[in-house]
Amino acid sequence: MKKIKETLFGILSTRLGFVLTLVLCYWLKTMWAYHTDFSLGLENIYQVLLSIFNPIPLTLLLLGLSLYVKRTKVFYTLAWVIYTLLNVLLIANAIYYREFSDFLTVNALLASSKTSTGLGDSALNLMRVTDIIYILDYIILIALFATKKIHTDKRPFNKRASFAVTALSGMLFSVNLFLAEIDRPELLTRSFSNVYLVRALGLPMFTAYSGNQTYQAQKERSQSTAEELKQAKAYVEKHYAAPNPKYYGIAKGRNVIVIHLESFQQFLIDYKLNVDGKEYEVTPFINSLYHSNETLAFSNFFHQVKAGKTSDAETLMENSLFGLSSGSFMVNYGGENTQFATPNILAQNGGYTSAVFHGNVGTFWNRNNAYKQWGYNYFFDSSYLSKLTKENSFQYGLNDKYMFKDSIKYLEHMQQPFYAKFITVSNHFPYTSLDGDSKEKGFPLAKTNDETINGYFATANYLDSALHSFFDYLKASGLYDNSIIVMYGDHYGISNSRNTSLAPLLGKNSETWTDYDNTMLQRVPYMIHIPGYTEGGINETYGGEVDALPTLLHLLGIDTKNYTMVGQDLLSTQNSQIVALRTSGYFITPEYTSYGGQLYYTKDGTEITNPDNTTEEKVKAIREAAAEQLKVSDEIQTGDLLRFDTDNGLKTVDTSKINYAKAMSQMKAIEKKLGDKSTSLYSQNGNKSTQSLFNAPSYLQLSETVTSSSTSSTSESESSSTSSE
Ligand code: GP9
Ligand code: MN
Repeated sequence: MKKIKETLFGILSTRLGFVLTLVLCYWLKTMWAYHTDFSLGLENIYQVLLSIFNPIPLTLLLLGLSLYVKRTKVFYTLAWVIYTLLNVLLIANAIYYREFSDFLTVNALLASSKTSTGLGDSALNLMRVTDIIYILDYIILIALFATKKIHTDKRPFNKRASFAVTALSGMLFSVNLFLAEIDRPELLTRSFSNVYLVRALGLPMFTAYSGNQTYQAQKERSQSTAEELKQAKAYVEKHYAAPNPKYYGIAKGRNVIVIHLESFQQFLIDYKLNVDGKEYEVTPFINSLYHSNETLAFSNFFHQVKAGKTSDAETLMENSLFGLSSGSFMVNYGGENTQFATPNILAQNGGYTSAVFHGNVGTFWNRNNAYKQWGYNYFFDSSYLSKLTKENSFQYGLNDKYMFKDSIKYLEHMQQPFYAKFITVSNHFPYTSLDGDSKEKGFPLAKTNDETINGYFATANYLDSALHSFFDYLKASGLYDNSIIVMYGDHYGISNSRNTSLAPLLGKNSETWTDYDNTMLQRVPYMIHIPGYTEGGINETYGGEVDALPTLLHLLGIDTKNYTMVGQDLLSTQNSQIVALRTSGYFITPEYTSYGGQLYYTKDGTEITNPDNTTEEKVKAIREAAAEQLKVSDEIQTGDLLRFDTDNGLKTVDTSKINYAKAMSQMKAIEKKLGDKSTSLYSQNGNKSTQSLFNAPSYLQLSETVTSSSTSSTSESESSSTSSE
């Protein structure tokens, strides 16, 4: 025992031994933090191993730097300083996480003077007795030095050996990056959420990454001027599509309920899946809405997202501005930029209260910050809903039926009119969300050789029946009659790399599948259901997610003339019907479809290989118009130009007044304060809950049509690898 002690103290009394001990201590404390303070949502053994490994490379690299120093005092001081900085970072994150369930970004650090992000006095309240663990090593090491059990090493560390330590840590770091990329492709370009980054790369690396993001955003922001906004506004003014009097204001004053249909493509509408000679209607309820004359439905509506996927769709739908050409706008700019988004606009035009309901953690896509900037009063993430179990959830959170059911108890306390967005998740890649739920077996899997495609229909069917339950509740509670329900598919569910396997299910040949076919599959539903309205129908106007907001606002009787939006009202007669996909050179109009270098007739997909002069000119003009729309949007978004937009009649959001904690008591306090004037459903219902009106779905049985057709739906083509799901 004594021997071991002596050896240990001997090691600690060398410079390298000291540095390695610090690395070890930091690693131990990180593991402690990972398990007690942070919830990393580790899903498999690979991610567990990665999280065990990830604190080491950068810690070794940083602490290893001190080994280059010759002078004893300077060496020890530097090692202690670096070590302390790393510790401050760890402890600050642990404490911050207890309050915000998120990691400290450099953005949040810089903004900590603002009450919305700073912890202020509450930091002390967040401390726990066990936090002593975070400084235990200091106590022990200092005691050992003071009692001369260990001593400082006066011998400078060999230069070459120092270099070897640096090289080794650099190599370990590359291994870490490589393993992280395997676990989650495109992690660094798409970022997803802070949790994903920390669990793959560790805290120090996450902070460096976040610092770089802030730096890049700040750089562009600081170079932009009010003059640029003027130019952007000139574009917006020129492209303004005036409201169509036939539709203007037809939904004025109603509640707006938005349902984000995860990964839902237009081809699912009216689709019947053929399995072993039987046909199964995938989304009977959504189909009925699509065909209802109470619905304004669009059949040529395209998603316009890129790497930010869901977050891009949200950005487009609620700002009428595009996401970024790389990464996610909500992640990179969400907490900082000035935005005039739907919740804010509706609050100031009709006194709307706003909320988002979503079964995943609030930090995903930086929603917890971006939503404040957009003016959302409440954000009900998974922490407000049923506890996640194997049965009711999967990697992206709580399944839709539970999410809708759980949201009622909050929705009924919202003051009306309200703007409430429900972001579904169950129909998300890899389409296995129902695997843990024994009650949800039933809808058949498709029989291609691509598992992803096979599961897609069953989860879409589940979403359909979840939506049906929710509509039943809306009707039973009476909310239905004074609301409109907006539904949209956020982006493709089956990526282009899988489309050849999907082709046979769509009655197409995988051999002759083209990029035109890929482009046509980027259609997603866009429907505005207006109970009591009878002049709806299927509208064939070509448009995209960027056009949704002006369309909606005009239906609500809010003119968008003064707002800086790059989309156009789809119901306006002045709409130009040019749909720009997020990549320049990719666009669709009723006449032409361009996919990078290829040009097609939209009608039938014939490729135009030798365009005549008139065609060439027409296409050139479209190409330029699409590119200009993207360019103006990018300038607004990356330059944070809306901070100069002071004469649009709207006030900016004061984010310090928004707090997503304890929403129920906030809502109840408002009800109490308003007394008789409270317009929440709960108040109107004589202070009684309407939760019991949400029935467990009784129509889980399939809507099955046996047909004579016996074509097997097995795809002959090869299964493709994952791309950007
Ligand atoms: C996560 C969910 C999925 O909370 O919205 O986002 P996606 O992967 O579709 O971008
Ligand atoms: Mn999505």
